[in-house]
Amino acid sequence: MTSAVLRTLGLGLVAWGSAAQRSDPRHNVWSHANIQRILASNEAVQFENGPVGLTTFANIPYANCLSEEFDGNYDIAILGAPFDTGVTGRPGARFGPRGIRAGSWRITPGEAWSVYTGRNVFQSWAKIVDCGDAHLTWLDNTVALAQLEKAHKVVGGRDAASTTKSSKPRIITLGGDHTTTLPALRAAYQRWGPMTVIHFDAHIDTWDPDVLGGESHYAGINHGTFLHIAHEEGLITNHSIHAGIRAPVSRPTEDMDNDKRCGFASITARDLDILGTRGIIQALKDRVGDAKVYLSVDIDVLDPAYAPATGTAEPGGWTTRELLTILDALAGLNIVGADIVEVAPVYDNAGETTVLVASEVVQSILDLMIQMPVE
Ligand SMILES: [Mn+2]
Repeated sequence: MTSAVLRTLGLGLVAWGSAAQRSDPRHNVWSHANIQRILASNEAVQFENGPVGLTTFANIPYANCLSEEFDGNYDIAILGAPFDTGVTGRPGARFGPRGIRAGSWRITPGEAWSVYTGRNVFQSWAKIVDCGDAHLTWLDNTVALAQLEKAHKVVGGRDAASTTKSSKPRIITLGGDHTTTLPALRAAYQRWGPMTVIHFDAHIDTWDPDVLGGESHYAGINHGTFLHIAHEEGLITNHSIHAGIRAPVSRPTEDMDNDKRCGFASITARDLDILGTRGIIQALKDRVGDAKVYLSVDIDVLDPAYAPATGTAEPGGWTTRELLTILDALAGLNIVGADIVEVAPVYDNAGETTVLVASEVVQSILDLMIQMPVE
């Protein structure tokens, strides 16, 4: 191959540099010495801040938190909940945890400095680990939800790493369909007591199990009834709030009356056009005050244009930027637990639109938790 051809290919410029450069192995890509330098050093294979190795959320360390042998600690745990047999629409959210992790591959702990806040959640007081997924049977919802509750209790029951900041670790769950919030609330209640829920969703999810799933007790526990059940079990307070609501309800007045009885106020999707993001943020903060908050983000709060990969998509939702602006402004709330649910990657597009958003939502939640340690 002639040097002219190499130049055409853009390869010759370095190799055919000055005599001084040719004598320095780092400048001569063809040199045997350069290859020997790479083979002689471990540096070439040591890269601890990037999308290499096994897939974890944002390339953070994996911790085998669910093992009896585990004796480590952490402040915030990522926990996958691969469960999607409580859905009324399209299935597929069992692949949500791995989808969200794949969507986060571009985030690296050393280079995640926010241009909005100047902060990097991975360079803070909090030790953040990815605990992998809970083991949940595919074949019995009742058993799977009990397994998930137990997993939450084990992961949440470890010691905090930064004991001056918080006594207990907090969990961000990667769903899973929205039913997975119920065992998370049951386990969190034992650690934190009753919680106020901020619920981003197109749907109210407080349907009476006798109405949605009335065929059997088993059918009544699903992704549209879990907030009703959480209310009945006394896990949540009576000043919770939905945000982004727009899906139709099944009865003229009874569903919304029951929703209020379960303790929820509602911000509709179109309220954003009147109130703006600032108005939405203020309404959320006014509603929950200084209560302990469980933050649940159903990805279907977004318009299907921004999050097509979900089971029960509803047109007319918020944009990615609007949601992230609202989430980031919730700093100062006492968030004790959180989740991002209903991500069903099989309906995503080639650009991975939905899983990219979902991983960004997790980033926002991490920042909220770090800004406000909870004793
Ligand atoms: Mn939901």
